[in-house]
Amino acid sequence: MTKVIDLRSDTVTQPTEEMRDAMRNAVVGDDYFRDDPTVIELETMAATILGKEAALFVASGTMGNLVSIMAGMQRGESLIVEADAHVYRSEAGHLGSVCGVVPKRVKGAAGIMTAEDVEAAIYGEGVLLPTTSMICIENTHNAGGGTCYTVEDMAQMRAVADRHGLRIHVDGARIFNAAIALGVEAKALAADADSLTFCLSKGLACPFGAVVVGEKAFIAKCRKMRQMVGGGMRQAGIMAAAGVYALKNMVDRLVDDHKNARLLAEGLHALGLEVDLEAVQSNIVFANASRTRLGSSGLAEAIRAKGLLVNMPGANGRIRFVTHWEISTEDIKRALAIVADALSAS
Ligand code: TLP
Repeated sequence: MTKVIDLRSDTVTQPTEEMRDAMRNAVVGDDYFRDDPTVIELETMAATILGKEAALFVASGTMGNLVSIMAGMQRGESLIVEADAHVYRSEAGHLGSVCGVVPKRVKGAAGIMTAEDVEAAIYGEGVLLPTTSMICIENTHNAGGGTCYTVEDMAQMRAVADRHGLRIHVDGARIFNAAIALGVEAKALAADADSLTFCLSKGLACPFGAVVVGEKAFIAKCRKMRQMVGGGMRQAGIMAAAGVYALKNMVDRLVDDHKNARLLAEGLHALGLEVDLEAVQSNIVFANASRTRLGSSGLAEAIRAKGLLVNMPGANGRIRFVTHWEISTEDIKRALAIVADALSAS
């Protein structure tokens, strides 16, 4: 049977055999009592890699963002987010329903906000206004096409935050993709943030989990918030073991996913689809087929029937393709042939 090429997301990744072995052999304890050595190993490792005092293992990127916002803000305060930020539009509305904060959206160029626009979005002193207390930066920016905030961008955001006494939280679900794409250490991208969440279950291929990093007292608060939302864990070392393995073995190889995304983007562009090639900086490619005879939904359906799975287009007509460790350069060439075939058959 020919292999299905699954580019719907890097979340579809299966754990590797070595990762499964690490999970099977993990030494575990009860994390509630803080005596699961593998969870402690993962948290210590994550804090060191990101250059922060402490870390907390959580169920998902969504939970990491949620507890970071709950622990870092008061209800009724305002949070600056990019207009298409994941935390704003793809986390089931927890900003309003659970955190009770007021999002202020700032439009970025392919998801990248400028420090000037962020500063202009801070509410003033007036008694009628919510108090702005946090800036949330998504790095890489998913809806922007996997675009990256640089170390310099972060320094400018820090200057704004310091002028106004704000915290910075980074939704770094794909922070290692950003680091690899920019050729910097992940810790350099975290240096100007107060807190950062990164996902283990995306390009790093773990079956589960994310980690929040920050100062010790802040992480202690996040631990309480995690408990409050039902995210306390027990023998979680089984899952943390996958994370430890991934941080050691799955980061450097992300460069291959980026090369494959570039190849795919250029190929789709050459086939006549609209692709913002400049925005293709990591492992995500958006392509718009609205101007083809099939249209974006038609194309996505047609290629699915031929064994190429993609994220279905939303109202903006963009089809999302995400590369990951189970996708080889040969798969990308086959994917392009499938798209070419579908377009020429229409
Ligand atoms: N992104 C997923 C989902 O939207 C389904 C994907 O396929 O890209 N921040 C960012 C930037 C994300 O892309 C995601 C997930 C999350 C947070 C949430 O992580 P999880 O799914 O672990 O809650």
